[in-house]
Amino acid sequence: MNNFKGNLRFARNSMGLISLAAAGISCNPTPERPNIIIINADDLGYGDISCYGATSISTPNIDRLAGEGLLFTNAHCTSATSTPSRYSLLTGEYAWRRKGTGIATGDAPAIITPGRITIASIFKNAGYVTGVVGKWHLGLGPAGGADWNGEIMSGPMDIGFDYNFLIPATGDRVPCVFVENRRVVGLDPNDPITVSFSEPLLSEPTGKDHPELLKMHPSHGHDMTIVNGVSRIGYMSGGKSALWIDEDIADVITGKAVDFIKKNRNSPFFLYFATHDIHVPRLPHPRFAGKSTMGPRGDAILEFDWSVGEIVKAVNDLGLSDKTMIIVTSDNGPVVDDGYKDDAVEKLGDHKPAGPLRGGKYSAFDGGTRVAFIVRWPGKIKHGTTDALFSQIDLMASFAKLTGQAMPPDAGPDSFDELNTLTGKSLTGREWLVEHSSNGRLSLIRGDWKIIEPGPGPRLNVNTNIETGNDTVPQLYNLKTDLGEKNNVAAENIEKYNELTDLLEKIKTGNYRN
Ligand code: NG6
Ligand code: CA
Repeated sequence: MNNFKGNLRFARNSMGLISLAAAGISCNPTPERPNIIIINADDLGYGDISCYGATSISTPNIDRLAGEGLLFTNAHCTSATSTPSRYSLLTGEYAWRRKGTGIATGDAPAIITPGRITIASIFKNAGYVTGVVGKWHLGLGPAGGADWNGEIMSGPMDIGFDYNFLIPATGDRVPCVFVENRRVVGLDPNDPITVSFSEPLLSEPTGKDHPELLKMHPSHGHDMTIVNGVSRIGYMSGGKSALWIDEDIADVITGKAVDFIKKNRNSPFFLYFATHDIHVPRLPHPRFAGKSTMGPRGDAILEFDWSVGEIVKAVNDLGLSDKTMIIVTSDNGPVVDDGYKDDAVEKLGDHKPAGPLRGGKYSAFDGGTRVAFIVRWPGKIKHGTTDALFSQIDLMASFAKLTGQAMPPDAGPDSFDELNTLTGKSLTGREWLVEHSSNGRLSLIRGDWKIIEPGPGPRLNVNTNIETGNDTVPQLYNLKTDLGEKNNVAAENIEKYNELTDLLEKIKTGNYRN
């Protein structure tokens, strides 16, 4: 096992040449068609795995992958929460450009509307079989929402995925059922599902009124319908035979992901595998419970590591390792108390979920959006680390390039071809990228510098104990010398601040590429 502990270099070259990549969406004469697997963890922090420096927990499967692949120190999701982050990864468009891309309720209609070109349709167009397994959180169904008791239209199958097996929203939101293709799995038609995010459904007990029925209690929010002894966000009744068991979610979805890989071993495939781990409620399978020193949050990290191991094993056992690019990353940064009393705070010890970064999930600081990112493709990507600036939003254009396609004109406006960065052939990376915090505030990173837009709002989220990055004064940080964003140097470098602010304004108003 290879471990990069203490071996991370966070510095990157000061701004290099303007990338030619943005223009590089023309046809590739010798396209390659490796299988692609993106494993997207939920709320996994930059410091939560041992190959990124964690010492309180060991993640041998992910570390092994990093030891055989390329570990990014400066890779980012676009947004500090799930829905906008996933929206950007799949569409190649910054979520803050579109209304209705905030954290989705469990009954939200499809946010990515049918026919939209996505990373999946890019692969489908290249002859791939495409699948998504795990957390969706991008809405399902037409305006008015999904028909949970019938055919669920306006889902992944309408935006380029051949197959889906979904947690419709999040583990902490109703409906607590799996959806396979267009149907709720295991639904008894005589016990139809009703979902409400406004009015309580009086037939079902809530955590608010019946705390005595709970096996895990909320710390904030999460006091509505009780499913499997855990109260959720939203109200739900019916569908008893279809309800998931939280402790089995990782086994179920990992199994479905492995089945998809096995079934499609002979065709190039694209699999987007989005785990529930390590989001709340953290109820890992009993074989992981108590196995870390950090309570359920740590145990969920071990379970996530197990899932990664199972996927890699399936690929290796089928003899597909040289033909398969595997990516491990996260949808946003870490949170310790995200609404349930699960001992995460009490048992954290010295562990730093965001590693050396400031803030976490929801935050405008880098802890919100700089994430673990590891890519393995034996024989094609050399093992090592890279400090190149990279964004998940670039996967779409980069994969278009890889598969020899031009990006359709209106597709993925913010996705740049960074294939050479992704594969470690170039260490230059993007010239700049935009980060998006949960209150809508934007940050811009360009080279070593980062600004955070000024604006109102609390500096600390008291529920989650996360520094939001909000400030009414301009903020400018030098990430090369101050990765932890401790020293706001805007006042002494007002020209630099203004330069980045101007660029951010340009990016906001158009598809400003480079
Ligand atoms: C918040 C929830 C939090 C989590 C988050 C979405 C409360 C009090 N907090 O509103 O628990 O569900 O939404 O997380 O309800 S995400 O990773 O899917 O973006
Ligand atoms: Ca998340």
